[in-house]
Amino acid sequence: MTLYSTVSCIEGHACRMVLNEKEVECDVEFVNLRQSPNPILEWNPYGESPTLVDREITLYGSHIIAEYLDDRLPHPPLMPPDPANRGRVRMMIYRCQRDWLRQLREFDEKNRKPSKALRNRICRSLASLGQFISEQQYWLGNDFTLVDCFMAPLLWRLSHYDIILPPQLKSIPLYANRLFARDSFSNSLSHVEREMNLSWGLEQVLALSKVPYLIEAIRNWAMDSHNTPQLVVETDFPGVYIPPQAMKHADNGVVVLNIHDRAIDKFDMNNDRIQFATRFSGEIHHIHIPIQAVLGIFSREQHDGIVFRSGQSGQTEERGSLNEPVSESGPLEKKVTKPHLQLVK
Ligand SMILES: N[C@@H](CCC(=O)N[C@@H](CS)C(=O)NCC(=O)O)C(=O)O
Repeated sequence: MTLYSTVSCIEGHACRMVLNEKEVECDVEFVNLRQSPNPILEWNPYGESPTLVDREITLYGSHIIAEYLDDRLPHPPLMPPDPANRGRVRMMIYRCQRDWLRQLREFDEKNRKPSKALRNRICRSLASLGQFISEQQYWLGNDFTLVDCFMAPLLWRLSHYDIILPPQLKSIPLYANRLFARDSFSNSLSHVEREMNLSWGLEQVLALSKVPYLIEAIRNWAMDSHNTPQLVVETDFPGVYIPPQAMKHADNGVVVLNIHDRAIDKFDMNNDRIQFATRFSGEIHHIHIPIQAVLGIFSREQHDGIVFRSGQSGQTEERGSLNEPVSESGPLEKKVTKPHLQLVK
C-alpha cells in the first residue's frame, strides 16, 4: 500500500494520521506536484495529493481514502457503528474540508497568508462548532473518529496561518493537545509539518489549567470557615447552561452562584467544566459551566477570593453589586459589595 502526499498537504496529513492509527505497513511517498510531469498523474487524473494505491485499487479524495482505510483495516474502528453517527462523521468531514481545509489550501496554492476575513471566519466557526468540546474528549464525543484525524492537521496549522483563538476558548487547544499527544499524530508529521508548530511542546505544559484547583481550594476554605463560596460566571460564554430563572438575575453578562454544598447537589468539576444540580421553584435543574466561563470565586461573608479574568464588560475585581437575591434556597447570590479579590494571571 502506498500513500502519495505532498509534505504539507492538510488532507494528505489527515490520511497519514489514519494510517498511523491503524498501525499498518504503508509506504508514504512525499511527492512534489510542481515536478514535471506531475508524478501523481500516473495514478490520479487530477494529479492531486493525497492518492492511495492499494494493490489493484487507486483512491483519491481524502475522505474516500480515510473511509476506505477504515473499511479495509477495521482495528481500531474510526467510524461509529450506527448509521446516524456515521452520517455525523461524514457531515463533519465535509464541513471541515469545505469551510476550512479547502479555503486555506487555496491561499497556500497562491503562496499567500489567508486573509484576515478568512482567519476570523475560521475562528468563529471553530468556536461555534467546537463549543461542546469541553464536555467530551473528541470532536464528536468520547470516541476518537475520522473527524479527529481531519481536525488535528487543521489545528496544528493554526499558528502557521496566524489564526489565533480567543484566550477564553481554551477547550479547543486542550482538545488539540490531546490529538497532538497521540503517537499516530507525531508519526504522521512530515519534516515540513513538524516545523510548522515548534512551540507546541512548550504550550503543552500549560495544558492543565490551575483554575479548577483554585476553585476547589477556595470553595473548601469558604465552606470549612462556615462561609458561602460564590462563583462568578460569564453567562454568554459558549457552553454555559444556567436555567432561565437564574439568567434573569445576570447583571452585565455576569451571574453569581452560591456553590455551597447546602445550596446545590452533585457538584462535579474536572479540568474543563463544572456541573451541579439545583432547585428553582421546586424543580431540579442541571447547571453546566465551562471552566473558562468562571471569572472568579470568593467568600460572600469575607469578600475575599480570586479573580481569574474580567468579563466581556471589561470589569475586574472592582465589580461591586453583582446581582440581587431571589431566594435563599437556590444558588443565586445576594448582592455583593466590593469583594477584596486577588487577580490571578
Ligand atoms: N478534495 C481533495 C483535495 C485535494 C487537493 O486539492 N490537494 C492539493 C494538495 S493539499 C493538491 O493536490 N493540489 C493540486 C496542486 O497543488 O497542483 C481531497 O480531499 O483530497
